[in-house]
Amino acid sequence: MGKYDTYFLMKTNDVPGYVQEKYSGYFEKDAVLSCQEIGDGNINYVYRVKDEASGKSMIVKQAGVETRISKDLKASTDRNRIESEILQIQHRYAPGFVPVIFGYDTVMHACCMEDLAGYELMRYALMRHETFPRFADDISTFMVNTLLMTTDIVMNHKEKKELVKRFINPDLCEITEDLVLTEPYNDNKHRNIVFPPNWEFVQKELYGDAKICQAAAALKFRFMNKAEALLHGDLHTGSIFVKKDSTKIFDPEFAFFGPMGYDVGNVVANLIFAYDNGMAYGDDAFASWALDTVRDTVDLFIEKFRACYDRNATDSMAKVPGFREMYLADVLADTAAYAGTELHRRTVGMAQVKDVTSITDLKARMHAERVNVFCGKDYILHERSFGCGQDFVDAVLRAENEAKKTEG
Ligand code: SR1
Ligand code: MG
Repeated sequence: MGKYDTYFLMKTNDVPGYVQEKYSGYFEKDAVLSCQEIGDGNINYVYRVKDEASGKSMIVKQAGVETRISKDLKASTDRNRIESEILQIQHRYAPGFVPVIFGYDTVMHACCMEDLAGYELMRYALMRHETFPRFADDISTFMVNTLLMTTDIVMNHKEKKELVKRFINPDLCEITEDLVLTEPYNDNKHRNIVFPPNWEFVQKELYGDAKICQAAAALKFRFMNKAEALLHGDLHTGSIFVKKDSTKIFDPEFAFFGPMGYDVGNVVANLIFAYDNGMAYGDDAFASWALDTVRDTVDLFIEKFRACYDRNATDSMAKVPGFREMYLADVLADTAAYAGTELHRRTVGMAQVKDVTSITDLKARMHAERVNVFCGKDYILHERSFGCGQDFVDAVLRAENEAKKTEG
């Protein structure tokens, strides 16, 4: 039995030997390989293996049996199989937008892929208030191509059902059902993290608001039962690598067939977290770029969705005049509603975002969180009122005013 023929959680110094054994030929046999753990997520271990002499490198991502964020949150190690297969499917629908997969190892639950050297995690770049002029165009293309093309509007229905079966992802979906679609509204597992100056505010506006709790309950069961499209499932700015002229999406381990607005809504909410940070530090130009990008992402998504629908719809009922717009209205309602749940869960739930938690001025952070809570409520309670990008931006501006009123 070889060292890597039985599963164990690798340490940094195990990984060079692993790639030399499993991917022989990628590096020279006698190459001196360095290895660094570069994972920033809550779940897996991510290593960059590099041969300094040739400059060649690759990424190894291994699943542990426990998530990194908490020993209580277990997730099947099969998630990395799902991730590597999804990346290959996404590569087919949206070439150039995801890293190339070299292979997946079913024993070590490790996936090897192209090293996106020269790219940076979008969340960190946004926290330095860097702007990305291509982002709205790129992410809207990625979402329309990977989402609409995997719906029953386009895909052969039996083929789609096979994929639904293959990508059933109960453990990772359960994490979302708990962390995103339950705990922000009742803290039933007592693991929410509420910023102390907002304690009473959160009690009143979330846990104590029957209307928002009912609406969130409906969104939980919509998420669990609307097997519409093959989602990325965790499309936040920590799942996106950027360069000025290019965008790469990775980390789709939460992928499954769900409501496509879940992905679009996650992008909207995470741009609002960037906006929060810009406002907190008085960088008005950056904050307006973030809101312009919310607007453009939604508007480009709508424009490309319509074009892609007209070009690719195969089902005869999908072509009934007027149905495309009915369908799109549902997608936009889901987008608003799930942008709302993402705004809430990153503000009060256990997995928060550095864009907001890094705001050092207490009043500015309190304000940012209140904007998120009010904006999220507006998105959820009026989900059918968001027909274009500007509608999404106007809700942020309304939330700004509402938050100021609570702050005296
Ligand atoms: C236990 S995982 C916590 C969060 O990190 C992931 O990126 C997902 O967003 C998940 O909800
Ligand atoms: Mg992740």
